[in-house]
Amino acid sequence: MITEQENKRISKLLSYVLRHHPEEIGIVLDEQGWTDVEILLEQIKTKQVELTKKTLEYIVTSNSKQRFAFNEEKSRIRASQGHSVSINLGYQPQEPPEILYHGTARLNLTSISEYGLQKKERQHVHLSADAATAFNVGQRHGKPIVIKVQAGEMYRNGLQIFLSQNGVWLTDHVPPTYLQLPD
Ligand code: HQG
Repeated sequence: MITEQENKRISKLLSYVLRHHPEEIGIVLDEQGWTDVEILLEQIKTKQVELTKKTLEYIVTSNSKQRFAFNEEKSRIRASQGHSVSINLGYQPQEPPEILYHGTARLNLTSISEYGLQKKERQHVHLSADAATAFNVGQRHGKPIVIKVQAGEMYRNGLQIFLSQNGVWLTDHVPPTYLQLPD
């Protein structure tokens, strides 16, 4: 259908437009981050990408992190998390596991110990259910470290935590008191 390389290239482009810059291909996201599939298929041609709906469906289902989701009718598509554009994903707050993990670069440690985990450019702080995933996320930023987050304690103290459709835990801010930082 499409090569692995082509799949990856288009997934990256989809992440970019559905999370950060929809205007790059002239599409619009609604307030929950959804966009019309037919219009997307038309507009993505501006990036020299010829996509059929079938191929798009394949890209969505084969995505290693399940980054994208269709609505039930498969007429609309969105990124399940990771946005920098302001949208309301509509996930309900829920009780997290006692411990969640955040991967980052060692050079961020001092600042994190002072300010806690901040969402920076994105709409949420991203937390993982397992340390291995967090380690991989950390590797994207430099020499990786994994921070343990006392998510159960946060929840009991009334801080809201959400679970995205693709299994990433999202929250607004993690104050330093809930962090177990490595040495
Ligand atoms: C750091 C990927 C200094 C934070 C992954 C991170 C994820 C601080 C960086 C998703 C800080 C932001 C998101 C503070 C936070 N001082 N640095 N006080 N607070 N930081 O990319 O979590 O593959 O916005 O540690 O799987 O790395 O794209 O967030 O290093 O789920 O689907 O500021 O991206 O998913 O970086 O990654 P990011 P992230 P995809």
